[in-house]
Amino acid sequence: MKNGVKTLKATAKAHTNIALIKYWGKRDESLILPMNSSLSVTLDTFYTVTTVEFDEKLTEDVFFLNGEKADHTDTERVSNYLRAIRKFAKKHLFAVVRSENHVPTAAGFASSASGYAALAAAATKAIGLNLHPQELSQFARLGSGSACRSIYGGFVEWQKGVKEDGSDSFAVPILHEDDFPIAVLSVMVATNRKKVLSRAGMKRTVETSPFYQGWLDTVEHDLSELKHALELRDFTLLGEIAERNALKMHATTLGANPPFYYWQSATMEVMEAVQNIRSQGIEAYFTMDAGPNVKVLCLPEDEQKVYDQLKQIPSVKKIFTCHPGPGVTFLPT
Ligand code: 2P0
Repeated sequence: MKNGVKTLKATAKAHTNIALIKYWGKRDESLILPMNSSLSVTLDTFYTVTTVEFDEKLTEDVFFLNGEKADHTDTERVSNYLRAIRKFAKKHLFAVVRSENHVPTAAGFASSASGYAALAAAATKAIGLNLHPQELSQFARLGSGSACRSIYGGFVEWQKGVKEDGSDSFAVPILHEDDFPIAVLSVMVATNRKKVLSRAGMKRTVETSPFYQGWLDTVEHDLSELKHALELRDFTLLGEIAERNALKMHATTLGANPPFYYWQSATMEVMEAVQNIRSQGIEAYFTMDAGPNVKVLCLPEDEQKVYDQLKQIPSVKKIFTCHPGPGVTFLPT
């Protein structure tokens, strides 16, 4: 209570995640329903903290990103998102949203996963909804697909669901962050080209790439194999499947019209270095998202050796070391 007025305010913290089995393609663009199920690991190093305060005195939503008033496009996306929450809660109130992104853009992680997971948690709590994590995951999905996986820590599956209304499309936890220690080195390479945003890239691939059907025909099998690797805590199997799945996702973009790709020459240098490290008997595997940076998976006992070798590549600008991290949490406001 503040001056006798009930405050509708909450703060949430959510971490980024990296997909080992990629989400690539939507079957419904407005509800953000994926064509395939995916599986990721939530990471400890990068996160977003978001405070949402609904206020009856406001006449529109206001969005501050890292302390500065956000531009029109970002504010509109957040405001559209809040509209869904207002509608569900049946409360016509606007909000001030303050987000602090502890995700260096340079790290090559999209901040939309941690951003929309934190926003979903803070906004639904602030407006008085007391949601089960599964419902929260569905709300996060409406902001950005990969955000639904960041509700949980550790290894997380986003089940694509089959229903048209999206009520069975949400994330489920598979393994707690302490249950399978791995390291993820985020290798940032020099970048100078404007990339095709993932949202536009996956749409173009679904609509035009003849290779997309091959993706759909095999991705669910990759997923079940990866879940088996997690059950066995078999890092070799996990790495092999994740690397294969990433290459397959990227291959679909080459068949699109117009074709596109996210790699740069430095991306391939890192991929080759990882294969070279492997040939020395050190287990390391790569995966890439919709950008040129490479995420290298290895065992924690090898992370320094892998780091030292990758750091020698001239086009590698910076390497961030991450480990499995927690799901969304609420902080005192
Ligand atoms: C993933 N990516 O599984 C895949 C792999 C990029 C490549 O999820 O349109 O920002 O907001 O649902 O979640 C990035 O896409 O896309 C992504 P939207 P999102 O992590």
